[in-house]
Amino acid sequence: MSLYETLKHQLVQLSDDTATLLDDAEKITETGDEGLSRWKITCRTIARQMHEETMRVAVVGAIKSGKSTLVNTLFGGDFLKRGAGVVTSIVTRVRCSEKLRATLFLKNWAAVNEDIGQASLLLPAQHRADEGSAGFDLRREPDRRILERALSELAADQLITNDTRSAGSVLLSSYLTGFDRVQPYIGDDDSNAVFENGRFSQHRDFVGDDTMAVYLKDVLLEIDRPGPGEGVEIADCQGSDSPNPLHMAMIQDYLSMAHLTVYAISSRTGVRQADIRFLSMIRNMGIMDSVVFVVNCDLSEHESLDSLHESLKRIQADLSLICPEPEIFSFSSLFLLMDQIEDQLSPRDRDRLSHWRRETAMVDFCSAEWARFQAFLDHKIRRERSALLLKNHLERLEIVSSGISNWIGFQHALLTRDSGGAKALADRLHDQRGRLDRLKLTVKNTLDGAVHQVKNDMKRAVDQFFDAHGDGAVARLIHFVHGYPVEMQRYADSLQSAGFARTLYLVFQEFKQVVDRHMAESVNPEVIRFLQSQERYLVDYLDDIAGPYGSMIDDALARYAGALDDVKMTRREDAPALRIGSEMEAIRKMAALSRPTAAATMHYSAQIKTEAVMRLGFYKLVNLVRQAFKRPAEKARQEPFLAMDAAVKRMKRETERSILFHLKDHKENIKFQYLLKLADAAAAALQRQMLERFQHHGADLSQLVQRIGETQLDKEKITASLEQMEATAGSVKTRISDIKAKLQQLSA
Ligand SMILES: Nc1nc2c(ncn2[C@@H]2O[C@H](COP(=O)(O)OP(=O)(O)OP(=O)(O)O)[C@@H](O)[C@H]2O)c(=O)[nH]1
Ligand SMILES: [Mg+2]
Repeated sequence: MSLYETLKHQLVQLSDDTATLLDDAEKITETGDEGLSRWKITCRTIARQMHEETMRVAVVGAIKSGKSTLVNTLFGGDFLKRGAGVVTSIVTRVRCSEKLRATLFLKNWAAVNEDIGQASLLLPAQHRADEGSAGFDLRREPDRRILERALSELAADQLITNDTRSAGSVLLSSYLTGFDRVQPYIGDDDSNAVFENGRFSQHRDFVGDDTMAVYLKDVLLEIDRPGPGEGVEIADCQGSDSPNPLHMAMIQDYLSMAHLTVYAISSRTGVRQADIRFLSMIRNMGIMDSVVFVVNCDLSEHESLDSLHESLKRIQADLSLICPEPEIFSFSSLFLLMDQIEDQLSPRDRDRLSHWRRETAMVDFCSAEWARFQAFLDHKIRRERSALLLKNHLERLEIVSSGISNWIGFQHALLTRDSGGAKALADRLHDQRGRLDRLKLTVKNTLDGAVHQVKNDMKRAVDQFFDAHGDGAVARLIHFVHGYPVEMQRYADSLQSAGFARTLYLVFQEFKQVVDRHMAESVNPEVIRFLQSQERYLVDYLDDIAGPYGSMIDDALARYAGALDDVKMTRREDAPALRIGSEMEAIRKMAALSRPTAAATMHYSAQIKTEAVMRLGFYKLVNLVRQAFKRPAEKARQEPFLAMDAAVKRMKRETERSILFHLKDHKENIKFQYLLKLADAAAAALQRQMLERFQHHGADLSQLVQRIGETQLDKEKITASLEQMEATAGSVKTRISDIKAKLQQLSA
């Protein structure tokens, strides 16, 4: 077990023990105490959050750059299918666990039909599955027939020529082909298929077959090996350079949550156009700082270590153009993987391995680089966690534990008095409590005011960001749509051979593909960066406001304690500031909020009335042809171009309308369903922290004071229980400082 895991388990145990201690305390008060139950919730939450906390590492890169091989190498076995296709883009998350298990998360029927609706924008208007899509349902035999016919006509018309349209039609035919086999797994609600232990490898039949994999949302593999450690998730983001912009959006969603991104490049191909595009997108998302590169060295490709170094130098130079000081690790994942699983290799691979092993210079280089990469990853993971996760929880637990000690002290002090003394003390405390309550109210009002202000600021920022008339991303997008050039002459042949309607369809396909791509590559990263900046703004604002109150509360509490001169109080000199910065992920989770997805930004096309675009083209044509009879021949030849021009204008208008309509909706969602709710949740979290702090010294003792006057109170029994609690609390404290010391070791 790594030090992190040991500390994590200790911390979880510690919060459980503290919660039990609080149970004992509650038994003493008999009537219950709001503060005690608040602390108990804190302890339980800490234990739960520790269990759920995940550090995410995204592995991305162009097709066949060795992503899956790299992930396999990290887990020391052939778990992920290597060399899958690109029709589907699945993010495969891999984690360590006690059991070997693959969970495939499947789309529900509504999602499948929606997907088909989107892709069938690629079909000529008369075959589209989305028009009146309330109708289309893959589960119905006649609907499948229609789709089948449309696809075969599309093929016959040879309209499937370039990548984009063929990707769309391959997607559609995959859905059709896979239907029978996948049907039993899919339902009206989201469902999943689990392959455990001996059946684990069967999951590959599913993910390795495009006709079934299209039905997948994503995949989680749990591996019974130590791998990179507990609570670390490595995601193989397959399809990063897929021609389908929706795939790009899915990967952006994972990237925006990842703590580290590993970009894989094959030494065989070096840095390619697709890499540059993808990396620019990463840069636009504002997350280049968390990217490192792995160059997967193809040992058969390079004659010697020198020639490998030549390639690496070139790669480094290419990368520096886009990332100023790229952190690069170069090794052969495949070699390292084969080396780890030698006994499972086929004779051919074993040959390959022994051949590679003879290249000692390259092997030594790769091994050293691999060791360097592992050390880097390990360090990154440890630092991230000790700083953010453990430290935070430990601080809160420390507040609770010293609070409990004080609580015990108060109880003791009261029990030693007679009813007159207790009453006098209660009166004194009453005055002090008044002051505490006033401070509590002030902090609350300040927080309320801050939240109000921050919400207004965020509303304004969102409106500005989505303003179609300003100079932001949306305005640029609209400008892009306007300015999209359609070179009519390029379509002259097509107008002749395929006719007007089909040519218009072709123009529309190309146009839509370019707009989608622009959305994915330029708009999405900006939206993601904007959301992150708003989150940061929220955190900084609240932390700045609340921070100083931390010590103010502590001072007030010290005065309160002064009223009980004979009580031993723990006053922390280094009381941590009130803040929520490092807790945002937990806060989001607790409030069941998730960032609006990049995929959702792209859904504008659901609004496009393609039929309207096409029909206009058609009527226009009929009209113009009629008129053409009355015109000179030269002019008549121009007519289809004029009609096309009109149709293109209409197409742009229609697209612009749908983009604006969709983004307006999206904007309101971001505002009201996410950011403003997040502000409330963050403020509530801060409020909770503050109340925990007040409780720290200022427990409500009125109940006990009252009971002291009652003759039947068994003082001796209570004192005995308190003494027992004191001992336990003391050991909790020792354990906390113990963990604290080790934590410093971890983050060093
Ligand atoms: N020689 C050599 N081949 C490698 C290395 N890493 C991967 N390969 C091979 O390259 C091919 C692609 O590797 P994958 O790991 O499937 O690549 P990927 O990036 O996951 O591919 P996609 O998921 O299809 O995008 C496979 O046939 C691997 O065996 C390497 O370090 N050296
Ligand atoms: Mg792969």
